[in-house]
Amino acid sequence: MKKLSVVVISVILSIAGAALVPAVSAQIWEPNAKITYSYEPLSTIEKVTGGGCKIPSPMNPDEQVTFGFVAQYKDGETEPSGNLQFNDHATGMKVHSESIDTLIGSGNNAIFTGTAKVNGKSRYNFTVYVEDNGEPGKDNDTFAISINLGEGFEYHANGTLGGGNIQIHNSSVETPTTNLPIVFDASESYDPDGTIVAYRWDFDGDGIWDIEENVVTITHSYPESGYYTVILEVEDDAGVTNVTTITITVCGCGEGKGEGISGNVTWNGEHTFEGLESKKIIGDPLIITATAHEIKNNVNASINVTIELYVDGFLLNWATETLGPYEQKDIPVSAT
Ligand SMILES: [Ca+2]
Ligand SMILES: [Ca+2]
Ligand SMILES: [Ca+2]
Repeated sequence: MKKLSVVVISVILSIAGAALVPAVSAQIWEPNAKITYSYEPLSTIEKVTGGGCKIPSPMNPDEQVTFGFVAQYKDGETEPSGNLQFNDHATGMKVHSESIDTLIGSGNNAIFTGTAKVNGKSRYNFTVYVEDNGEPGKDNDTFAISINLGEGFEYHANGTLGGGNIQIHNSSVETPTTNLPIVFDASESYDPDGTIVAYRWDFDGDGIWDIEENVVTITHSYPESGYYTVILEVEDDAGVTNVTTITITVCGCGEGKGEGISGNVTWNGEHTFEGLESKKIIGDPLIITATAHEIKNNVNASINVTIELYVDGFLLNWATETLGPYEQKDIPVSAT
């Protein structure tokens, strides 16, 4: 009898031993955190040059306007320089720049402003808007100029070049730059024996999670230049965590050079028109005002926004406004 009872005990033990096996194979593997990142390099305008003719004068379409200009950021300069000459052959008006004050651009567009002598008299403000639509410039590139002649009179001329060329030179900065959207991606993180259930991001290495939601890819931008430690912690379904860090260098090298703004602005509002409702006698000047509502700056820096007013595909006028950090504005633009 005593011997039998030993056998029973040994059976029980072996069952208990079998029950221990899964506990050994349930060794928990920690997940592996990995960060990759990507961005569209900032394209900055370096220089715009142009010379052209055979654009009809707004004073007399049988006569033409002619122009030549250079506006550029010289090496290491954050202020633009250059010169502009413009003649309206209908009236003999001669414009010689005295200063180039701003130069911004994006892709094939550039806008520069400055002051000029008009027929020898100083300090008239002008704005030039050009598009470089390829080579040759003839029948492709466009030129528009607006000169404030005082006493409420604004001179406008614009059109497609009948001769000549406009060339815009851009360069791109091959490191992340201030306010540039950077996409951080944790999708190469994995867990060998389970799934990742949480991602935590710290974009500035201060030990405080900036994002604790379960997001695998996230866009972040840095308003200031510097070195930043980016920390990613992943947690698996067993509650085990793993951390990785990368260092990012953010360059302020695009500042002051009129970077492309499209990614930094949203426009959720609508545009409204005034002045098109009433019928006018032919020859009577018609004033159109269009307002773009709720244009919002999405970055922590001041940026310039340009609103263009086209009627039947013809650029009548434009308005450039500065939006402060995260500011939202309605921007009107009028044309006669
Ligand atoms: Ca695991
Ligand atoms: Ca061109
Ligand atoms: Ca943080």
